[in-house]
Amino acid sequence: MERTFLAIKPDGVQRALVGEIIRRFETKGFTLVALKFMSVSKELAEAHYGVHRSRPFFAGLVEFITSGPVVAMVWEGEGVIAAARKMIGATNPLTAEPGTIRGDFGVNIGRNIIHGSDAPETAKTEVALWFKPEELVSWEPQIKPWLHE
Ligand code: IDP
Ligand code: MG
Repeated sequence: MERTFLAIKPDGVQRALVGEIIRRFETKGFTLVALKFMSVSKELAEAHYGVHRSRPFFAGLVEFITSGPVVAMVWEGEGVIAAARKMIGATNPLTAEPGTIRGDFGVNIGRNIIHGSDAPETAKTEVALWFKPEELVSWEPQIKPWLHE
């Protein structure tokens, strides 16, 4: 079953959006597999955003993501990687569609509330970077027959 890595960034935590964000994925019908409330080390932040190392915003991004607690999560479900990206919305909250998390709650690209893996390969890498295998919980939601035919 497909899994994705999501993280509520320090701005999402500070703005008291943790419950609202988790609610959206939970009520959509995806399955929570792992969750931790944590501080992010500089090493983890740099590894996570390694692909952006040469971009002008990299230093500020690492500083921001390490500036306060984040909620790191793994969610599971058919098509969850692409669907979560859709629910999160475009990178710039100002142009993100209403109805998406960024579109509903943000105004600035440097404060876009939540991260979501962008493809199956990055999802695998990011889940392994943020979680130990024993932190991932496999379970069968009893609601499943009401979500899938
Ligand atoms: P994504 O989060 O929608 O996948 P990416 O292009 O992968 O967007 O960028 C990673 C993160 O870097 C963004 O979520 C945002 O926090 C930050 N970022 C991207 N572009 C800019 C920018 O132009 N200025 C400031 N921060 C940026
Ligand atoms: Mg990205």
